Amino acid sequence: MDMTSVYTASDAPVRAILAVVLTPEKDAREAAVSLDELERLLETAGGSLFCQVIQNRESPDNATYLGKGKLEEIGALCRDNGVQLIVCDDELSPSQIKNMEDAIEKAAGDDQLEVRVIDRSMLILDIFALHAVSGEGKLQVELAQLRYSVPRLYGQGKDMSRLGGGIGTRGPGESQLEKDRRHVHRRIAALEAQLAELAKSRAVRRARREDAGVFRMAIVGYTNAGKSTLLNRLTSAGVLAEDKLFATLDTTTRKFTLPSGRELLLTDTVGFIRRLPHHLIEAFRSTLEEVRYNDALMIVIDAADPECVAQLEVTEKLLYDLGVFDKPVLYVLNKCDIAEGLSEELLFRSRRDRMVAVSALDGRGIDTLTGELERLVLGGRRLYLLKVPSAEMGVIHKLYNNAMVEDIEYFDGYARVVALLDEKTAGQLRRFIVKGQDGAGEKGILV
Ligand SMILES: Nc1nc2c(ncn2[C@@H]2O[C@H](COP(=O)(O)OP(=O)(O)OP(=O)(O)O)[C@@H](O)[C@H]2O)c(=O)[nH]1
Ligand SMILES: [Mg+2]
Repeated sequence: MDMTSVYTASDAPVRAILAVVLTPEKDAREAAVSLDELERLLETAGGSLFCQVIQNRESPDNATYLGKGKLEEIGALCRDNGVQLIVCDDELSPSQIKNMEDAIEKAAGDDQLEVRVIDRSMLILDIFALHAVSGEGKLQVELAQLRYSVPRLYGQGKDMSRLGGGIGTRGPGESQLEKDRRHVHRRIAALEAQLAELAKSRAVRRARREDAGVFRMAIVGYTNAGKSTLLNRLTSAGVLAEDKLFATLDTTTRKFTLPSGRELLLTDTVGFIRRLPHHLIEAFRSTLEEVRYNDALMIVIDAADPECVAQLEVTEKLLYDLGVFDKPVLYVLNKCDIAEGLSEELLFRSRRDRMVAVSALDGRGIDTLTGELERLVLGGRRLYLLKVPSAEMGVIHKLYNNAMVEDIEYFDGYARVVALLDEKTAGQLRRFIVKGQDGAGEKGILV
């Protein structure tokens, strides 16, 4: 099976129909959102939407996913409008793909017509294949594609042998399939070995790293949220940022020097999406797990997308599944230049987590973000100005023990102390605090 050319780029965009079966169990809104996202994926892969087909059914057809009537309609649409690709939003079995292709071509009544049927996972794999740049990225994509194709090779074998009890299909055809399978398995093993080598040398590099003590932060989030643009804004990293899904597949790390002179390392990462094919997650696991070697996460949210809270939930779920969601998180609401008001849902969410509103494009909010980064690097400590009476010199002692005293001046009857306090200490010393670093509360959106 030629998995690398699910979609072959040519000059004219391939016209495609997107199809989904809407069963009573499915949430109609969620299905519509997913279908719109499929359209964005299609565009990113270089295709253009001809139309969407939504079929209401009790369940998808076992043999053909869509019903017979719908396939006939699609056949006519393909014939009359030069549509060459059908993308279904649910995962299809190999036999469903074959049966659908046959039914559509037959309904079109045109021998010359060639229609290709693929599913969401194949489309995402295809985009990854188009966007992979580094050697490792390419190996990971190939591994995901091959792993995806394995059950399909077996599937084809089964279907073939079922035809006529297998008579007439067992000869060379069958042994060719066996050869393909053996070849695929050999290639998978070779890819796994190469990737394991790469992961190992990365671990060695990590152990030897000279910047071992520097605070590290991973920029994560839904695809297209603006992660790369934000890294570029903060560090002039020159990372490719574009209005495409999965523009970034390779991680990039850049040093960022905060106004206080403290340094941190920011790493741009691959974006997430609803129903990311698990073969991709597996193949990219070692890259994704790199997030683990960071001290904190910056989750970038596209505040202009009405779906941003659902996207945030997908992101958090994936981080949790990868076992890396146990770190301090800084939530960044990006694209505030074009966000038209924040949804109730987002405002509600911001009551649980502190969020910083920014625009990576025009730079608004970046100073506040920088302030938050200072805070994080200091491990949640903040600067306070305290006035401590001479009679309470024990407090100064305590400050030297528990906090970082940045500056101290003695006056008649009191000392004026500038100190970095953690929350607990600040609570205990509340009566001496004259001023906190900023007036913002712990929760809510900082603008
Ligand atoms: N209006 C506006 N657009 C933005 C902002 N930040 C990013 N964008 C645009 O959003 C698109 C995606 O930005 P990227 O930085 O590539 O997004 P990403 O999160 O790195 O995406 P992937 O690498 O694909 O996961 C680009 O067209 C950016 O120009 C912003 O603050 N405001
Ligand atoms: Mg990016």
